[in-house]
Amino acid sequence: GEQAYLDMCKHVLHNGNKKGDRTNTGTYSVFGYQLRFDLSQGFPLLTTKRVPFRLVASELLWFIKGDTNIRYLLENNNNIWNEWAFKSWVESEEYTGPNMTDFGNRCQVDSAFNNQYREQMTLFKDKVLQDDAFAAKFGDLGSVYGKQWRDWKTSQNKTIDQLKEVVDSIRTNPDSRRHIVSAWNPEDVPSMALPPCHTMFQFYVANGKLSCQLYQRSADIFLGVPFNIASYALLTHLIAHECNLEVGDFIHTFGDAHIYSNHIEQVNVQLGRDVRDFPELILDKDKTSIFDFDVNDFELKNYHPHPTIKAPIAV
Ligand code: THF
Repeated sequence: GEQAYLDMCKHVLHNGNKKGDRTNTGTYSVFGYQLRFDLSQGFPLLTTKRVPFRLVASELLWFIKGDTNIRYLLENNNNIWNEWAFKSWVESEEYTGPNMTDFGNRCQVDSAFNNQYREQMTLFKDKVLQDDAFAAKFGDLGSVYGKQWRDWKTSQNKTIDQLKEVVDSIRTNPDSRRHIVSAWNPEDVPSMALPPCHTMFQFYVANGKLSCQLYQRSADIFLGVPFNIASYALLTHLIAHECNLEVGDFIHTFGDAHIYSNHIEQVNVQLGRDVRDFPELILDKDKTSIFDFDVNDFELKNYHPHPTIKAPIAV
């Protein structure tokens, strides 16, 4: 349950290696850790801070659609991938505004710069929403999850729909040990803005229940992991629903699991709160295929979390 997540936070704060990182923020980090959630005991959306389920759901549906352009997210008021697309624009020749080098760090320490950044970001979002050519060029994140899950390019110039194939194999050959989707495409990694953090996942069927295990190579424990847990739990529910299975466990296996040095106060606030019951997820029973769902087909019952805790995202 949720206590296991809080124990992981404590473990990393006490035993983590102090480690620099790509974003120059600094982290406390451990290598190798595992969490397990029994999905039949409630939907694992953390209660010790509010986790915006609406954003988790629209991000997952974006992956499932095979979409890699942030326009869909913006249309759903979801801003969690903006920084990565914005970066490609401000580093391009077409960008003529104020210098945005290292905007992720500078906007936290320089309030005049922060105003400039927010102005440029608003401009960027408007252009992605309104200008098709601009959106195609700068709204697209390239070969990220949606692309690899639905449209993996082979050396024979064909494509593989890994997600559809895994749903079919769960349905027709449940005992298989090959129910795997890989987002890690070694050929694409050098050209990606952000190589996939959720590297691969595997499903397992036993006793009429569907379980899922994720290998996450790199995990932002405070901001990302609560989203990632809920996202894969939701995916497991959707696939179980389509395959007429009950939900089993979600197992979250971590590579480099880290707490950013500018999230430590927030983590301590969260650790001081008492755990509440997980909510219940209700799916629209009229939808059968995982490819037919939209954000309004999910309902959460009895979600009563502690308040939001704000924290800066490392870019
Ligand atoms: N980069 C970093 N540094 N951490 C990550 O978790 C992460 N992701 C995705 C890609 N790169 C990453 C993006 N996922 C939030 C949550 C998940 C994200 C990005 C941002 C976030 O800021 N959540 C806020 C609410 C935001 C809002 O309301 O708009 C929160 O309080 O939870 C790993 O998947």
